[in-house]
Amino acid sequence: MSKQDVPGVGPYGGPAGGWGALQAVARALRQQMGVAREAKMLLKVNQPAGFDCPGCAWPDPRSTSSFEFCENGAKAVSWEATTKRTTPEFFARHAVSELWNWSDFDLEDQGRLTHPMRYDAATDRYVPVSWEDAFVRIGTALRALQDPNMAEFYTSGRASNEAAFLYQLFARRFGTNNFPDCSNMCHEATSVGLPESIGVGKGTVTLADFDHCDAIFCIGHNPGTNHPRMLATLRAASRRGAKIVVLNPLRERGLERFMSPQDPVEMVTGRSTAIATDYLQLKIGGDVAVLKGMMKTLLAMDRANRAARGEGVFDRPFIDAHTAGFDELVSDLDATSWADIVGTAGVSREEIEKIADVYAQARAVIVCYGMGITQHRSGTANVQQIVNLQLLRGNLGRDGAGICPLRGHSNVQGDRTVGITEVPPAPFLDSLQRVFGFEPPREHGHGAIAAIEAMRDGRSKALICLGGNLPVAMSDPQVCFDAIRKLDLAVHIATKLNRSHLLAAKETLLLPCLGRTELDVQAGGPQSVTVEDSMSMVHASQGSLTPASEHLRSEPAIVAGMAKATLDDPLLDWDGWIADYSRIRDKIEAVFPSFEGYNERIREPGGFRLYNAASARQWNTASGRALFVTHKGVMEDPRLGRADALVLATIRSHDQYNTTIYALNDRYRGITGRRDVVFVNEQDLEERGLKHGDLVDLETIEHAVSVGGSRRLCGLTAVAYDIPRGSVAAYYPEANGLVSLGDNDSRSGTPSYKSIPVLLSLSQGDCLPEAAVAAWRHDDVRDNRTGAAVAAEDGGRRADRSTPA
Ligand SMILES: Nc1nc2c(c(=O)[nH]1)N[C@H]1C(S)=C(S)[C@@H](COP(=O)(O)OP(=O)(O)OC[C@H]3O[C@@H](n4cnc5c(=O)[nH]c(N)nc54)[C@H](O)[C@@H]3O)O[C@H]1N2
Ligand SMILES: Nc1nc2c(c(=O)[nH]1)N[C@H]1C(S)=C(S)[C@@H](COP(=O)(O)OP(=O)(O)OC[C@H]3O[C@@H](n4cnc5c(=O)[nH]c(N)nc54)[C@H](O)[C@@H]3O)O[C@H]1N2
Ligand SMILES: [Mo]
Repeated sequence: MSKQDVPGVGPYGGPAGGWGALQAVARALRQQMGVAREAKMLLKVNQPAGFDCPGCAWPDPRSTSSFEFCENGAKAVSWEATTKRTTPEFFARHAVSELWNWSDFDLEDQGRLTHPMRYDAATDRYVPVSWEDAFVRIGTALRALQDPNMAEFYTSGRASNEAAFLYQLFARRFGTNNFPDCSNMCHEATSVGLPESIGVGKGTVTLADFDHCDAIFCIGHNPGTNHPRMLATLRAASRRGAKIVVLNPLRERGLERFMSPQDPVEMVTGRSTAIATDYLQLKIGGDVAVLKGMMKTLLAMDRANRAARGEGVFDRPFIDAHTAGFDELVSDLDATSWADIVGTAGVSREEIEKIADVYAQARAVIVCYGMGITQHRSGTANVQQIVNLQLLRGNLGRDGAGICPLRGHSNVQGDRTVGITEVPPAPFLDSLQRVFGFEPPREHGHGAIAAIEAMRDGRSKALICLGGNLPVAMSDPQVCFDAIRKLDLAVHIATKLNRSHLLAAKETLLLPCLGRTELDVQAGGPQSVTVEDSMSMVHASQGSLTPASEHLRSEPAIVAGMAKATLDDPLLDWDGWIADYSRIRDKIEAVFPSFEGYNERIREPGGFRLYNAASARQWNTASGRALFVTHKGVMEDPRLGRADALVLATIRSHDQYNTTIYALNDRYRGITGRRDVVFVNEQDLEERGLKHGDLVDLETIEHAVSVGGSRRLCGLTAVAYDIPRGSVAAYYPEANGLVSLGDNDSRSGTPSYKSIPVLLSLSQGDCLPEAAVAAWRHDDVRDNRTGAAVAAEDGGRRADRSTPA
């Protein structure tokens, strides 16, 4: 098949942003909402008295006077503010087993949940339940557990600080530290790696630092899609001459060129701003090698410069005064060969030396990174190599320099700050005890993987989900599905229907909540909540839309309802807290000293920044110094010894928010109306006797650790793509069936979603396991044909799916 003939696969020539982005916004709004609602809502996004965009965790400029346009923010907002509704009548019409065969897209596309519902096994349907009855059932089931540690309290990172704080209080008063959360699948490598290296588990920069840096390194993140407001920051940096270096196996358009919809000249003249000054398409998993190559180059430069009686390239005063472990790092750099570096990196020594030179020339450097760094077996080590690089030139804790992990969900960082963690530090538990007068559990609880294993093995019998879509987002979805079906209690607090809700436990409840965009009126009047962005800024968020249904309750109110029905502790004033959320904030402040003056400080536009010790060059590490943590060699995945092996990274399309699929397009990668593709280097295809457009299967090399049978994903269409040899990419969550629960970073447990060793071959046909089918099928694939087969037959109609009327 020639390149043009594969349905839904084509080139994309334009920049990121531009008119295409404006059109996409208009389309998202038109599909989901009425015109009046749109205008009111869009003017409130990220405004001082408005609501925090649920799209991503990138911060806003302090004085948000102009509307910051963002295509994917608009999609996230319109997805929540939709006028579509999933009502009791809908549930009466459709049995849960029928809904199971719907696509993830179709489930969420039914719109906002309107009533609390309970699963009725006799009719295999969700039926309405009163809030009071729902809470009684939850309380009864939780109290019936033999041990509080048999309950799992999952959090997805959209929950506000107020909701998350009450949630952890509820669970800890109940008696467990089992807090699996989306962070376990996301930036856990950051939360483990950074504290060991620099004493804080968060990024060290502020937005202002981007105005003062000379170079920005963007490693393994895709801002054009996942944090689009960052493009405005990168554009400004590029325009004032800062160097922007990208390490990414894929040429992501937003990192190459951006046409700002806020710039009339660019929009009218069709000009765009170049973003990356250097773009290294390294192999998947080649980051440690490139970082070591850079450090090795700096070391050579430093030695040469000192031999010539210069001061060297490294920041010696900083290294001497602030760090430990420098000598070990140097020995490792000397011991690591260029042959190993270049082999694993997949880019040349010259390319690495060139960006090392950019690094050395820059007075202040920021390194940004995302899932391309954390979701590997070496995730924690990857993060720590970034720190090592930054420490060498003192690029931490000073103007224009630092580390910037791009967090995922809009409040995932805040949820951690206020206590959503399975490994709570002792001082925090001491504070809880002091403020609330009970002895919180001290033993560590379950993160996401441990929680699934406990449910799988029958050691946990209850799961409460404050948002999210855990079994679909998680590795080994089939294991997760089976695990949840065995429970005594499954509770989902959600805005929209998703596959998690279709896994019936003995008692299953679906509790609809208010979203960020909606007015939250409690006994004490309209309430606002607070969130923390990627740069530790805490600010208020207040919705203004009429709620999707009069039966919705706020997340804090639902948590309080469950807590009251479960616990018997007169000292906990659930009703008082819900009447006025500022009282919840008073309690947060009482537990966490860094929130001093909480209620006053969130009144300032832009909010306030939580103290970050590393930003002030105070190192809360074991040694009191910032630590060079040495990991020997280039850390290539030993499973890649097989010559025919490829490494698969699972990635996000431009039209999805994690497991929420907005539409089946991935505009910047040239994909329209489908997601059943795998991006492969053309030579890798040829070598296997395959070509562009062939129907192929992916099979993992390491076979199932926790489920029987081989892990295959069948019927993908191979797309010849600009990706390094040996690397392939496919969409998340469809490819999650290929990731075993056991395949994760041993330090942090972050699943290795970005480095799955696979074999690629011509498709053998029908072998989709339930887990893959479930997430895979889209409306037009429901008749059991593979997506690719359907696409081949009627590419036109599929392409149209992106713009239904
Ligand atoms: N619109 C939208 N916004 C989102 C989300 C969404 O799904 N949709 N999700 C939110 C969440 S929870 C998160 S965590 C963030 C995720 O945001 P990102 O961190 O951008 O996540 P991904 O798209 O998974 O992957 C990022 C990039 O890593 C690259 N990559 C893959 N493997 C490697 C590697 O080995 N090395 C390097 N250097 N790069 C590699 C991929 O090519 C891709 O460009 O976005 C948040 N924002
Ligand atoms: N293969 C692979 N797997 C991955 C990843 C990957 O890159 N590759 N990325 C991982 C990452 S980074 C993450 S963060 C996880 C995401 O895992 P989760 O956070 O569990 O998943 P989401 O898809 O974000 O959750 C979507 C659901 O959240 C609910 N929701 C939306 N808004 C609200 C709200 O305001 N309140 C409540 N209560 N519910 C709401 C809706 O019902 C929606 O269906 O997935 C991980 N899984
Ligand atoms: Mo994430």
